[in-house]
Amino acid sequence: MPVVEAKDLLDRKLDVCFTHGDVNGNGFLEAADSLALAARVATYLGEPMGSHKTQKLFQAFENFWKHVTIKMDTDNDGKISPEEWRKGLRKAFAEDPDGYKKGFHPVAEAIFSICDRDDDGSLGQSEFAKFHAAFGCTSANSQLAFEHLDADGDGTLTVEELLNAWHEYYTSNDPNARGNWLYGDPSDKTVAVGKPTR
Ligand SMILES: [Ca+2]
Ligand SMILES: [Ca+2]
Ligand SMILES: [Ca+2]
Repeated sequence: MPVVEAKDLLDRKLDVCFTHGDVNGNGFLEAADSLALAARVATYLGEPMGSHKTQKLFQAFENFWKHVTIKMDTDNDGKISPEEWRKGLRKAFAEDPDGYKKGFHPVAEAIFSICDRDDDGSLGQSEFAKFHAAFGCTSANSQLAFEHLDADGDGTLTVEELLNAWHEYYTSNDPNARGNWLYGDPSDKTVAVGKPTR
């Protein structure tokens, strides 16, 4: 079992995703980061910018951003610090199941749909790897993630397997949750973690 240190597991996972989101690396999340991440996903997956799937993805990221900033941006400066992110994302999702449904579920669905290149309702490993590449994950971690999330071991991820993983990743502190592996080994020190809070 991965040993998780002082900071709790959910905080650590939220920090990892802060780093994914901070596309310009300035230590804050802003609306522009969220849209840049959506654009990276579409580009890595080879989905044209004007397509229906890409539009849905942008809409979902925009909706996500609106939803989370209301809860997070406590000093109202239009950007999210790592500390605002940690506290706010817990409030927005882990402590508010309905908030998760409204704020994150559409993002998860839009990402799944854009990753599913052949529209067969499931993701092969190469489809999933492109999503991970867009988020800056190593291919070793991408492979680990795939192996752990493929609950029935049939070599593909169904929308259900992936939506469960997302939900666990963003809301659960359970060290045995399969979804902890969404971006690779949750105890891997080389997995980018958020910049320290001051
Ligand atoms: Ca702020
Ligand atoms: Ca597919
Ligand atoms: Ca499967």
